[in-house]
Amino acid sequence: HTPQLLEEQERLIATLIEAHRKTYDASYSDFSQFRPPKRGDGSPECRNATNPFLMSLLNSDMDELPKASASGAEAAAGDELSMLPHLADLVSYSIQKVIGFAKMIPGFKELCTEDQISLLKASAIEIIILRSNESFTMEDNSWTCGSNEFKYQIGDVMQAGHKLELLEPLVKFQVNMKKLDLHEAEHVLLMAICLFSPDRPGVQDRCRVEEVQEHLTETLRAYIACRHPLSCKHMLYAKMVEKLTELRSLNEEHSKQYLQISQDAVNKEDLPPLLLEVFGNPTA
Ligand code: BIV
Repeated sequence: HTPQLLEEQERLIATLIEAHRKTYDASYSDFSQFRPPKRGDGSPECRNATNPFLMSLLNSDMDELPKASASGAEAAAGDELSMLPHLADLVSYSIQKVIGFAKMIPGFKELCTEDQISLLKASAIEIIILRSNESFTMEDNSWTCGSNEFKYQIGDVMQAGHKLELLEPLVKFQVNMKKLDLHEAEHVLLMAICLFSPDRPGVQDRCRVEEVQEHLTETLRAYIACRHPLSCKHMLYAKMVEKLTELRSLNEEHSKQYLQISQDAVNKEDLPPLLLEVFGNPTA
């Protein structure tokens, strides 16, 4: 049977789209306020030390710089976690936006604060991965947020301490999401459904969360059935649910990697307080 989009469901979708638009600035104009990206491209200002070449000669038995190092490739590898301050600021900023989005979803504010916190802590990285699809481009598999300075590639995330093997599934996820070619209504419903997952650790009132999630999934199914063109709605709902499963495993990988990064980070100020609160603080 073909479900109908009820007036109430129409209003819900309009509310979610409005909430997303208010919290996702597609001009990315705030990004210049983050600590600047350092890509270790070999330029002197991209290295930690004031005298990187002198330093490496003094600290080794060599009396000549290797070619690769002089051209910058090795210097980048030596500049550990150089992208961490910028990406940590980007993620911290995004968490704030996700919180703003959550607060505008009908039913969220009605939950007790503890449950609001449990849901946000567990889903923040998943919703960030989902919302970032808007800046992701299949042209060069990057998240392009304006100028080259704010174009993020796999290598940049590696320079924040993430492992290449785990970044490949993330990029694959982004490509497959892009291919689903979701309508804005579907995109915002998916983020809301992800947030209202009753099985997150620490959730007390699972029934309330489940009720809201079921209402959101019913709305998504109805939307796809009546608004999505016949030729491509085939299996779309099932594919979207599959994305939620993939997000769980990316989330799990992120937690492990984040723990490692936060332990490795020499400058503890690299991680903003909100990040420590949401993803955990190993020194607390
Ligand atoms: O769309 O461990 C959005 C707003 C814009 C830009 C944007 C891009 C997202 C990106 C690019 C947004 C940089 C690296 C990010 C990626 C999404 C996820 C990834 C932030 C944020 C994360 C997670 C890596 C997951 C993995 C590989 C499974 O809002 C990097 C997280 C970095 C820290 O762990 C240090 C916090």
